[in-house]
Amino acid sequence: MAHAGFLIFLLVVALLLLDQAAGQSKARKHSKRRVKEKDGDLKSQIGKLWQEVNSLKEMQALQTVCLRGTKVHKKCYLASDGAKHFHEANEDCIAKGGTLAIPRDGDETNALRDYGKKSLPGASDFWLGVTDMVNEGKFVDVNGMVLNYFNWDRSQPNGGKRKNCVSLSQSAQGKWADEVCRTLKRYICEFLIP
Ligand SMILES: [Ca+2]
Repeated sequence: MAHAGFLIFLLVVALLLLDQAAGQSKARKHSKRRVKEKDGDLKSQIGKLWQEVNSLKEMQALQTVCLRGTKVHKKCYLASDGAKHFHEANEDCIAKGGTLAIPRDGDETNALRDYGKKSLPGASDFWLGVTDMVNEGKFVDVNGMVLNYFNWDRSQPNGGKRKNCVSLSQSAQGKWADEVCRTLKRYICEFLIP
């Protein structure tokens, strides 16, 4: 009988231990969920911080551009270091977060021409973000958007299918001419200030 009593005692102990273990695993599951929730919170906070860091970086990059170049109205202009074909110049401006300069009115033409004279001394002209590559004779900006302002020089454009890219002439006081896109020219990138 003493033996049986001992066995019952062992059984009770085992049951107690099992119960405790089950309780612990429940608690662990619960705390796992809490950890998961905390994880989610952290992830969304990190995501928000990351966005803020990126927009700060963009602002800083823009400030650097504006400081290195010039700020006029709601744009900053930055002159190129060297001369490139139109496509390479366009890609360089895009990589910097801007586009080739596109004067939208007389004031912008004057600002761009003055900055060009100062920053690209000796360059008789430079690329603008204007082309008729897609539809011959229909000049649009590099984003494919219709232009409301043109500043063609006399008897320009005159290149037909051979000339599909546009430059601003310093000697002609900011007037435009169509050019062969594979010509090496200096260029100015423009950046819109939000
Ligand atoms: Ca053309």
